[in-house]
Amino acid sequence: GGDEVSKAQTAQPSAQPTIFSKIIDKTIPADILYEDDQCLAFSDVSPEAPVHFLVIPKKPLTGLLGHLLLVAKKVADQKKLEKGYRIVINNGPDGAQSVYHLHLHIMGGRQMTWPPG
Ligand code: DGP
Repeated sequence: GGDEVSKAQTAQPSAQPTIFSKIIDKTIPADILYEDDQCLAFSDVSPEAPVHFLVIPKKPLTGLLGHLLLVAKKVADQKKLEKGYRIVINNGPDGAQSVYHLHLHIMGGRQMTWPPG
């Protein structure tokens, strides 16, 4: 929501580890839905839909985006989103990105509207 937008206005890309590094190395807890050697899927801490999870890479790898999309579908099926879902990548300040570690948002369980805010 609005809080993410205010975070996105001050968040900066940097070489420093993000909060997601701590989720990957399990130093902070998350509701992990799927994990393999290349990626991790976990519930968003501030959900904007009845189902809202993130799929993130552990490291950049060739063909990774395709893999993340396949994992998004796998977990969406697991979450029974048979009526559909939305996949979003927020990019940069105007895109409302607040965590500078590539992540797909997968949101479903309600009717999405267009255009997004
Ligand atoms: P954005 O960079 O705006 O695409 O969104 C980052 C998302 O990450 C936002 O929806 C909230 C989520 N998030 C931030 N910190 C944590 C955390 O510590 N745990 C979990 N599970 N999600 C987080």
